Amino acid sequence: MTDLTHSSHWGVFRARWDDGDLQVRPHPGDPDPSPVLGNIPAALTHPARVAAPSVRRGWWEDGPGPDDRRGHDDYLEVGWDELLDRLAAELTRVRETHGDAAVYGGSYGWASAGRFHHAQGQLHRFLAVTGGYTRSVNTYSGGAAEVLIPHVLGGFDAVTRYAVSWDSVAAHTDTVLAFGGMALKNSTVAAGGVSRHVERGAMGAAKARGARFVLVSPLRPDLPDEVDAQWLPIEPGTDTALMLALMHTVVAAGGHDREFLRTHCVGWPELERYLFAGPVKDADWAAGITGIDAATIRELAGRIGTGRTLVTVAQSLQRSEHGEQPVWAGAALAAVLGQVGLPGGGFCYGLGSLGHYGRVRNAVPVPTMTRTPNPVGEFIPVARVADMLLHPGEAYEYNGEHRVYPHVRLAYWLGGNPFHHHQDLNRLRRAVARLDTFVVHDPVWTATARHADVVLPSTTTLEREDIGASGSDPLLVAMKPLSPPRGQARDDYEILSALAGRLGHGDAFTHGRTTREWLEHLYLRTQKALADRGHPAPDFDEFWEAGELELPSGPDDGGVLAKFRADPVGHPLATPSGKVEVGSSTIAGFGYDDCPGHPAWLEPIERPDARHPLWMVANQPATRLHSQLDFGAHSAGAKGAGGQEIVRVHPVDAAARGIADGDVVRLHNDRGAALAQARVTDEVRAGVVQLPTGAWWDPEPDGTCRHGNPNVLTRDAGTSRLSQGCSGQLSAVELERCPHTAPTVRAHEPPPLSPV
Ligand code: PGD
Repeated sequence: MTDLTHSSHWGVFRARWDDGDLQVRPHPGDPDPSPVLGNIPAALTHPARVAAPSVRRGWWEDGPGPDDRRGHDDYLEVGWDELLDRLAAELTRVRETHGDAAVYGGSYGWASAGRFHHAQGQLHRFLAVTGGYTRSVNTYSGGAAEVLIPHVLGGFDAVTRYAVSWDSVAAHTDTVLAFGGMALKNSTVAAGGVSRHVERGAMGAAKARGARFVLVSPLRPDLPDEVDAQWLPIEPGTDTALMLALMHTVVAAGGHDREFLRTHCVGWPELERYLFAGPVKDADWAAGITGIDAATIRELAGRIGTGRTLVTVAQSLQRSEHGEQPVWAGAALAAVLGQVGLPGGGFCYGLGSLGHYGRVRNAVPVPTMTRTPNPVGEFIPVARVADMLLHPGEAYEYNGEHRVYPHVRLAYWLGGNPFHHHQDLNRLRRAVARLDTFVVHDPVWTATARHADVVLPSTTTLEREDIGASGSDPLLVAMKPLSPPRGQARDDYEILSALAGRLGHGDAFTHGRTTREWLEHLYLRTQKALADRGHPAPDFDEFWEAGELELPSGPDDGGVLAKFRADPVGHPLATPSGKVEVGSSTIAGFGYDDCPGHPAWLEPIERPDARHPLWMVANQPATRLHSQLDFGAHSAGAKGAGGQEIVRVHPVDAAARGIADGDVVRLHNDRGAALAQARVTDEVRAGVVQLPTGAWWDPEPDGTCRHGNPNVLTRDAGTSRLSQGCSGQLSAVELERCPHTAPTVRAHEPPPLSPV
């Protein structure tokens, strides 16, 4: 029995077969491995695996076209060749009849670790070489911040991922003011893989040195117990008001860094005027909005003005209506304190939200595929996909542009699960019904696969060879197959190669390379960079044999923000002014009332009312990555006795509704309903319920989710006209004990299948 090293987005691991069971153990170098590794063994054998190429009966028998039966139909298992022939013909029909932009390859999703078999990347290359496609821009994770930050702070990765390191927090920070917290369940995950989870250790070291942590969140577990944080259980969605009041209080006491604001920032006069104009944004004003009392706000303002203060803003805060504002206000608060660019101080968006933030870059590039140019220029902001399908030809605003939605007829999706990740899933179902053809490759029968016309079974990483790597993780992993492909599953690369061949673009897609030849080709770049810098540079066979390779790290020097602080003229930020834009004339010029020219408190449209008096926080799950391996042992084991997802409810709200711990409850609003099992706990603020994302949508005929997917309840609207990001984090709901016997959860069963 040999241990093989493998990688996942939630950790590098060692695996071996033991009497027919796949044993998965964390990599020995990982100081704080993720329990989510426990989901992995089920990936190979679970009945949710797609066993054979499958096609929706309605599409196969009646041909392509808009169809309300998507999501209700049964499937036929078809031979690979027959189905690929039909799919190639359909791609050709759509392109010839409606143009290349009628093919949507947004195909958003996390897919799996492994640089070569990255599902979206393979699809985008395939669609690019076969004519082009409408793409998507930005992510569901950070859509609002990704558009805002280049306007106000500069290059996104440089000022977020690589500016404030965990080591600098451990060594220098006196006060960590964490808006939305830094929950370890989030930083356990890093796109591309992570070999060492350092966050708990770094926060613990800071605490042991005497640092104080302040958690601003409606959920207490958003910082680990070890840091013994002061918990400010804020009303959801109101962090911007608290940040403005902190700025106001600091400035009113004369504690702001006037010199830094003058030499390193633009827009301060406008922002200062706003803080002091009626209604004055003082602590009393913010207390009425945030539910944090004014004395606490004033005390906090005094504390952050002394010593080294780090303001962090979690990704989740910007995943809601006006999500740009807490990011911008957090940066402005750090600028008012004059701390931007100091070691362990200033502002960091996303620190603790993902495992690849707060690390230093590797000193050498990792093996990656290069992008193939897309001949079609058309795009949409990623979270506007249902709007695009429902409203082709309609105008919308995005980042200062007046744009029009294209008319997409065929959507092709790999490595993502929009019927998990999108908002208002019943609306998404109506949108997907408009397509002529919906193609999905996935290893498993997700809700998305169950709405597709063509479902092609792809392998998981466990069944193929690849290289695991991330630009800020020092371990390069030779991911060796742990099993032959399940059923008729094939690698996405193999499927797309076969399709490209049918479309006459086989060589352009494959370059004549097998998978192994691609891996050897991709590895060369890293090997050469190692040799050029005088590091040991094993050849591919040596690397493959060894199973892993430690890469050198770059310097931990505070990156662009430290350089900018030291010399704002010589090292300007990549913003229009070269400075921190606490006010932006560019954004002001767009004229958006939902994103004005400086950070501002804007009342949300979605908020609790008499009919839906509770805030539902739909955040990232602790037991899986998004919806991946939801059927795995760790995820399934944490659900309720009936298999429903757990919803956390405050004792006061539970008592008011006669709900006891363990009851199955029904969450509902005008968009839909979901069943979940109640956990009554004071870890959530009163008036707030927390239902994580990722339980596969399991709809009753009326769309009610039997399983507890919160996205049946969330609002499908952009964060603002600036960035049009996903705003699924917060929704107003009501809660009741389930009025009937809870139906059996069937989310992980395949749909009705028959041979053709
Ligand atoms: P995953 O569950 O990771 O979710 O949404 P995303 O779509 O990324 O989906 C990945 C899919 O890829 C799975 O179905 C998996 O089986 C499949 N897959 C894995 N490997 C392969 C492969 O090699 N080939 C193929 N073909 N398929 C593969 C995540 C998205 O959800 C994100 S990033 C965020 S941050 C959002 N968060 C929220 C939120 O906070 N609140 C709400 N309400 N909604 C959200 N949605 C977003």
